[in-house]
Amino acid sequence: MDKVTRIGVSLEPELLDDFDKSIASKGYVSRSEAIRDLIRDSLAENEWKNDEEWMVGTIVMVYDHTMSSVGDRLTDIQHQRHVVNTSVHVHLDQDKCMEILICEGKLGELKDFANEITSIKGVLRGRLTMAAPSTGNVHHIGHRH
Ligand code: NI
Repeated sequence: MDKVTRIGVSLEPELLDDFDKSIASKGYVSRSEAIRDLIRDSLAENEWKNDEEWMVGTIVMVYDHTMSSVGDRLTDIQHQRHVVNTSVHVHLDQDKCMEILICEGKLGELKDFANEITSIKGVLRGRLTMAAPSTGNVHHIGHRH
């Protein structure tokens, strides 16, 4: 490892206890490595503030396909916005579906798209994650509809 600087962090015992349990379940052997990863994630997300920057990212969502019109709304929005390169659909149980959308476009467009998706009635969870800046050359490897 390169030269490192040691820092002290003060935490409430309950918070530290929760943190230790959380990182143990993720397989971390040291708090330092877990905290380094958290800081890297946080800094990476902060880098992506330029809404004009071309990015690739994913939206992971869970929706209830028995709610009327949710499927139609999802399809309409994807056609209108035109930022989805490909998607994967998993039928979770009788009612719920998980869908992963791989998206490419300007950061601002992807945020708007994700907000629109997650505000649909019947979409139970949705989360946009930025993967990396894009050259705009990501190939369309498949597209539903
Ligand atoms: Ni399904």
